[in-house]
Amino acid sequence: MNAEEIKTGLETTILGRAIHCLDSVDSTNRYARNMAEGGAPDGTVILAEEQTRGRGRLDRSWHSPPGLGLWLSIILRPEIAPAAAPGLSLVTGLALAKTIEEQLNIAAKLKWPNDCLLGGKKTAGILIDLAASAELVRYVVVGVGINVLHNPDDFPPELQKMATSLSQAAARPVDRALFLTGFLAGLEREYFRFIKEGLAPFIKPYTRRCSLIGCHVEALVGRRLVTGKAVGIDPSGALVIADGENEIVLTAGEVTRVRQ
Ligand code: BT5
Repeated sequence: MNAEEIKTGLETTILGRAIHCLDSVDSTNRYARNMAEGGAPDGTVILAEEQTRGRGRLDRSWHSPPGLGLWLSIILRPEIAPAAAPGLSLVTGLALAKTIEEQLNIAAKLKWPNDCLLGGKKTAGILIDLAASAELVRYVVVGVGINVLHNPDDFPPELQKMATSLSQAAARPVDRALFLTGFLAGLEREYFRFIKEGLAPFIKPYTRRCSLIGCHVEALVGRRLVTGKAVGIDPSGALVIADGENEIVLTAGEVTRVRQ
């Protein structure tokens, strides 16, 4: 993929207007943070064919082999409070799910807070890096890793049961540039709405697509294991778990579905 090819199909005002396509990089999020510190404009996209040290949350690794995925980071400079920034993970997930449904005609689920699932398997993950002062966001790097062209054996053995790609789920090859331009256009629409109206309009559609709602789940809160039924997403984007009479509001963490 190259910047010219992508820009030709791009129908956005800010997202991807500056786009840097790299052959190989350790992590597009790390690269984007450096660029943001250097003054890169709002909406700058860094896209890599391969990441040698792709990252997930809590410094977990993200498998990013050459030529098979969309490994990208977007620099945003929203005028929002730092506490509102994690909402961008939900907004981005929703834009991704809608793009998958529109372009591939398959139902996408979102596993709170940052996974996109097809047929119960992880197809994409989102990683938000925030730089902020006490009151204002300086910039946010929205990292998105989307498995696009993988066959099952392109994943390492430990991921084969739990991961899938757009092509695998759609049972046809998916054009990466076309998918990317559609996703950036969709994300920009949602992003502008988020800036204007906050997270409120996103709660219902997110809840509808959230794979955890109504299920019995386990969650690690610090070192404490919490179990209960996931009952909703609150107005701040947190996951609400009901355990008998208690409600636990989870703002971050790892949640596992135990049963339906
Ligand atoms: C995530 O973390 O899901 C966020 C992944 C974000 C990756 C993008 S790629 C562009 C940008 N630059 C970066 O360096 N990162 C971002 P988390 O929820 O912590 O999930 C990580 C876990 O997902 C790993 O521990 C594996 O179990 C699994 N995993 C790793 N690679 C995968 C892949 N390609 N597909 C599906 N699952 C994967």
